[in-house]
Amino acid sequence: MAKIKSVKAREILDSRGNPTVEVEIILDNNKKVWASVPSGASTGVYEALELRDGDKKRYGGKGVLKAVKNINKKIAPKIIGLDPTSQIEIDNLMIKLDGTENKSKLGANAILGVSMAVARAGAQATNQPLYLYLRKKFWSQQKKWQFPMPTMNILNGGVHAGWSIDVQEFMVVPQQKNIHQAIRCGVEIFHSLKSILKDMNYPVTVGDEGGYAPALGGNEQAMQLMSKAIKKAGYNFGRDVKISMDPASSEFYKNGQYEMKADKRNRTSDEMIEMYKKWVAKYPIAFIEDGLAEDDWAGWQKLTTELGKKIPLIGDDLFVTNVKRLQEGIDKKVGNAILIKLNQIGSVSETIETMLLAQKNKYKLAISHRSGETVDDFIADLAVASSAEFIKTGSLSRGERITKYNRLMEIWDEVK
Ligand code: 2PG
Ligand code: MG
Repeated sequence: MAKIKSVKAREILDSRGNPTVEVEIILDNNKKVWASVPSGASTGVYEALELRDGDKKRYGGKGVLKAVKNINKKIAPKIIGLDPTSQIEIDNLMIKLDGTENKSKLGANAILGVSMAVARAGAQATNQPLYLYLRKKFWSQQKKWQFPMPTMNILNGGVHAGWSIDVQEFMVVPQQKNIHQAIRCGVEIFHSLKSILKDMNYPVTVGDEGGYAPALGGNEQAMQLMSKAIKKAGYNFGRDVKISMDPASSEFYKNGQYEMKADKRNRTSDEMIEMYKKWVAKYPIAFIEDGLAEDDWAGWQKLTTELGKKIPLIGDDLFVTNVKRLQEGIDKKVGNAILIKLNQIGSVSETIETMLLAQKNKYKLAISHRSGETVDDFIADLAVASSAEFIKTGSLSRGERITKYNRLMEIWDEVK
């Protein structure tokens, strides 16, 4: 088995022009792999720590040279010579070396960059594509390839789009089983929405995740426009395509109230739940993510009682891909699905541990990008390997989003 010969990190840029970490591993058979780390904007307060330099003279303090140095000087010497298929052992070694609860010493961005590159190195050393390598290692009981439904964020709001509307993401969820057809459906709706917005004299510039970001008259108008766009593209709204949303509500939860500026009103937890119930009755909604805030456990419990039998209620900021927080949710009967983001927890093994706990408890999985991304398409392989129900990787524009959709189609062609 090939061994790790070198580990080298560099500072690169993400899709928002902020520095991030890239890691290259060379094996002793001279094969090279790499991975790079994404970065969120609407981050949950319980996420692992993204280490930034803080030196305001470089990139406004956002440089990642400390994380890069931690990899090159502290992590690399410990893992050179190891077998790259020892994913869990290598991740544990880094977690121990860091020694903190939230990876604040070495940085979750440092540990994750290495961890992802190690997974790719393991796949390389065993001559397999990443999805197959991960499947055999962690999901060997799953026999059939089941592709995730893409959830495409074609209307951006919240912190990703200068608060054009409060809901951060309105997504289309094509129901076609064939991934080529599903992606094509999303693209056609994306283009039809553009022409509708143009006709209404709205700007068609795009937000951080590649969706349009018009300042609409209210949050519900987004769903009306999407309904129009879906029909105009020739699809049946409900049968062919559903919609979903990520209000990312922790971002506008202030003093126990949800401040929804686009609707010109504040809502209590109960009023939010009533609003979602109305929307679910009126529109074909595939799921709601972060409908309530990360600390509003009582609200979440009620939301789950009211809507949990009807649709997936996905916890993102609520669970932060953390096995302990997910277990708390399971115990308290909160949510019934989880968003999975590698950099919320900071290593591949811990991410997969959380995914397995979710699956064991029948929580659905949505594998997710971050709003600050790179062209790394790791999550496409992870979603297929695990038979996740959903993948969330932005709109149908911007290379860092498209690369994941392209990778899904490539994998489809290999396995189907
Ligand atoms: C989210 C994500 C990704 P961010 O809230 O789900 O869409 O946004 O990466 O900014 O946390
Ligand atoms: Mg979210």
